[in-house]
Amino acid sequence: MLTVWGRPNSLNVQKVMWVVGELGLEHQRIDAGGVFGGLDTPDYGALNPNRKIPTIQDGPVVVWESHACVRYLAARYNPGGLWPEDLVIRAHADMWMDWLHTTLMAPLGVVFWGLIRTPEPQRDPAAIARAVDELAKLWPLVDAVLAQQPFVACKRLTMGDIPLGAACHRYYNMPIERPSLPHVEAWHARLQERRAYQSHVMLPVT
Ligand SMILES: N[C@@H](CCC(=O)N[C@@H](CS)C(=O)NCC(=O)O)C(=O)O
Repeated sequence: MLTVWGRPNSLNVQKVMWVVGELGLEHQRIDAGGVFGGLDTPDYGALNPNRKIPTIQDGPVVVWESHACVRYLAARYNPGGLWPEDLVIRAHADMWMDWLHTTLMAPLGVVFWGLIRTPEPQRDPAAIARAVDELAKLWPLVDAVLAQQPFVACKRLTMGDIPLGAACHRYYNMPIERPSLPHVEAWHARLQERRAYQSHVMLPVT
């Protein structure tokens, strides 16, 4: 059986659990990280020497790094679906997954940690404002691709939507100003209709 280690309010765990839910995979999830701890044990280190969440184990296969987990589950259990067989569609899905980690996550992390995880007296309002401005310049790139097609890589949901879709819930559930992004909003509304997104991503942003 598939085992997922990670707490439900972790964005990186949410990506994996959304895929697990989309595909209806039999699984167990073990709370780890944050208030649950457990990442510094020898057993966890043997599974994931990077000592972060998520980690997945599928029979003899252990994978960590959330996007590697998403890619593995999509390729193993949903080829032609979340895992696009078409080379170009897969490249575009990969592109948006990588872009989230390399580009969008830095300012999103500054806003999330600054506003949600830091007590008000210790916040750095200037850094938060700069990150909010940066996000207002980055999300329009997603809006532009979604003006052309209903999902980020093609006309249907693929693994490319998973990390960005999870991040989108966070972006729209923090007390910040956002530009008008009609195509992102329509895509977000489509994602919110999906049961797996409701169960694993639409959680309080804490
Ligand atoms: N690049 C890694 C980042 C993993 C990561 O930083 N996970 C965070 C939670 S989102 C973590 O393990 N934090 C320590 C903790 O929760 O105790 C991935 O995508 O999986």
